[in-house]
Amino acid sequence: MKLIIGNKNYSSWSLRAWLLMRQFNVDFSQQYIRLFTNDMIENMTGLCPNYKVPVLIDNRKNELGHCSVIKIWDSLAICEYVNEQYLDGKAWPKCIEQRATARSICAEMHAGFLNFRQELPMNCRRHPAAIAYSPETQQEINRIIALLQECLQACTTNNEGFLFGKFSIADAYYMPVVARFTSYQIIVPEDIKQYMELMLTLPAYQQWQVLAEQEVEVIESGEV
Ligand SMILES: N[C@@H](CCC(=O)N[C@@H](CS)C(=O)NCC(=O)O)C(=O)O
Repeated sequence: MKLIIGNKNYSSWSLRAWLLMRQFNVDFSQQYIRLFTNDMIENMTGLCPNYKVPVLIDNRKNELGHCSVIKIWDSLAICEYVNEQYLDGKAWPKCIEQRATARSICAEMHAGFLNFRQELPMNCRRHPAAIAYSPETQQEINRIIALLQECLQACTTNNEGFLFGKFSIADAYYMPVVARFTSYQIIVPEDIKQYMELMLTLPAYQQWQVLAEQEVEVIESGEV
């Protein structure tokens, strides 16, 4: 399997799929497309159907032994596919109520929080510092804090400190939120602080962070 991803420093949607696969030790190779460059579209042609990353490409044999190339674009579709094909359903919580909530908070992230995402873009290399943001973003931050607390407080069994006890797609989905809360020094309650510490020290995320720091951006005419 090959995962096509964008710049590790900025591509929050790539991080979600990548982290899920790393956390569950799914074997895959990576192809890297630099976002925001003049040749981005050319490099995505033939690989990324909607000219966005991440995209997962899986070569599979059907029952007749014929090979087919399966292409999945969109981070949530990739997480669902990996969970179904490689993880035997382990990447969603076992309990139906928790699974329903986990799916809902991922869908909420996927479709919403536009002000938060625009005003506080993921930037893993950013030296942590607070910035000013709009009241709309503050409202979205309040909603994120409330939903994270609800998950953390509801979880009583198999509790390893993740949103639903054990690491799940929901944690992969909220990893970029943890990264943003850290880089923009968002003030959060104690239980979320603990959750953030757990997420930031995941070896897979630390590896992503190191790679993001090593990346050299090429923006139009020069290296940054
Ligand atoms: N809903 C999509 C969003 C994908 C997305 O917006 N990816 C960004 C990088 S994080 C991208 O490819 N941007 C390039 C562009 O929009 O031109 C997903 O979940 O995968």
